[in-house]
Amino acid sequence: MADSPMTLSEHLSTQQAALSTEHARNVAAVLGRIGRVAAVIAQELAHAALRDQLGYVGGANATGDQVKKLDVWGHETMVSALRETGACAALVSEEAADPVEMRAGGTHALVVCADPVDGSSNLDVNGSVGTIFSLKPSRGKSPAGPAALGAGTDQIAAGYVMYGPATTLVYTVGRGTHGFTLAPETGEFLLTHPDIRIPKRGKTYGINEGNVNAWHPGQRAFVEYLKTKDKASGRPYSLRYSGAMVADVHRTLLDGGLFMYPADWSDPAKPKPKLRLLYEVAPMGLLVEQAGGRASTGFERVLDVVATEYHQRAAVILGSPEDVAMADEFYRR
Ligand code: FDP
Repeated sequence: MADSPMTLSEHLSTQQAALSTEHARNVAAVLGRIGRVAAVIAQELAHAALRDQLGYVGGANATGDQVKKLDVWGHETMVSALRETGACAALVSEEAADPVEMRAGGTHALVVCADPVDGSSNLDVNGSVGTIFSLKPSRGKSPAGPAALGAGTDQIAAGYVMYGPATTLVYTVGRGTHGFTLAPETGEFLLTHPDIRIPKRGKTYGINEGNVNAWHPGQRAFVEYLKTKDKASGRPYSLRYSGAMVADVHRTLLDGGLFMYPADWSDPAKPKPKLRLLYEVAPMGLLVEQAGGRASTGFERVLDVVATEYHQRAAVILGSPEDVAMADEFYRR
């Protein structure tokens, strides 16, 4: 390699112009620390089977999911790492019913929303999993947790880490979406995917098609359309679905196409989405938009959805702008 690639911390300093000075310092501290946590999580995942860290703890989390040992470990690791930054006023985590309040105060402290180990049903089969995070300003509130609520447009940074064959960190502070790969020898994230641009249209869609009978009629008609042969418009699309949101969104960001987790419409009076807004759907929405894509619930832009509860759920259709626009059209018919 001719020039050595930029490290995550070097890159963070190039992004500071997008943020106020104090926010820039805090965002860099928090994102840098999340990068360090990610390197530790990657190590732990690699040794999980050897250290008896696979399997369930016994019990469900705030949103009713069965909790795995690595979910608990990931949450505790994230809490102590963020506490140490002194820049984080609260953490809203999938694994805690209420926000974990931290010491940092002041108008520039941050509230982090995170799913430390997302896609945990993949853990026991050595499949890809991820960490998803989102940063919002605390605005000096005390307790700071409630600052996590509100619209996705309030996010000042978002990102994910994918633990696959390589560990990849992708983040945005609102100036494009950038991807880094962990160099295991040094524990450093190096810039390998600068300014990711999602293709305008793709050739694949990712969705749990086992739920087809519970979908909104527009969703059913749209997937049927994607599967119908038409050479001119590049159909049928291929189905790709790993069952871990991070891996499915990462593929969609790089190759284009769609990742969808629509609501369960079995009872049309009460549609039930699955994925969590604050630490799954909204951060992915920001990352995808910053890469030139779109993220919708089928009815509105994901980033405009206002969170009124910490573990609120939302439907999501994200990916290539033309593909998502087409999905929205099917929902309107
Ligand atoms: P998991 O339940 O394994 O933690 O919200 C979590 C999530 O995984 C996402 O990562 C993933 O996209 C989705 O749920 C998978 O859900 P299905 O098993 O219902 O397809």
